[in-house]
Amino acid sequence: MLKFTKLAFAIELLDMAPVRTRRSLRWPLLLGTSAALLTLSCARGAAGGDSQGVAVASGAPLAETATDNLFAPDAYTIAAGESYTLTMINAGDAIHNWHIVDAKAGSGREIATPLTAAHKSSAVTFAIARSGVYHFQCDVHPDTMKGTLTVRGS
Ligand SMILES: [Cu+2]
Repeated sequence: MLKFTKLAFAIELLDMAPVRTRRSLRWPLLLGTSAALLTLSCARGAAGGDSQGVAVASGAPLAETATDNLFAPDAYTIAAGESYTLTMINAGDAIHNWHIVDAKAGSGREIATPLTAAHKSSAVTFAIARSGVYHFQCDVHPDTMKGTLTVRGS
């Protein structure tokens, strides 16, 4: 109740302040917000600089969201030789899949989810023995839906 009264009083003060003062009050607020946004984008830039993206603990699930036409996230880091299951949720209206283009499973088959209809999900379980940077894509939209899978050695 006391807080409410204080707030109401503060608003009243603001209302009573001349327009000039109110405007000058807003600028520092705006500047503060921009500074915060800048800091955020710098932090993101640093984290994504080498596009190692989401670090996935050994054996933990990878969650991929496909929209029309983007992957989020578009970068993961996993460990060599460990088995992972990636589940792709198709949150878009188009058909999408998730396919590692420069690695194959031990059996020689492609590491890919099937083509997945809108609002369905699919999964693929895989392990990559050799460390390196691999690339994945949606085979339907390879120009825009792509990302990197960094495989770290032990
Ligand atoms: Cu796609």
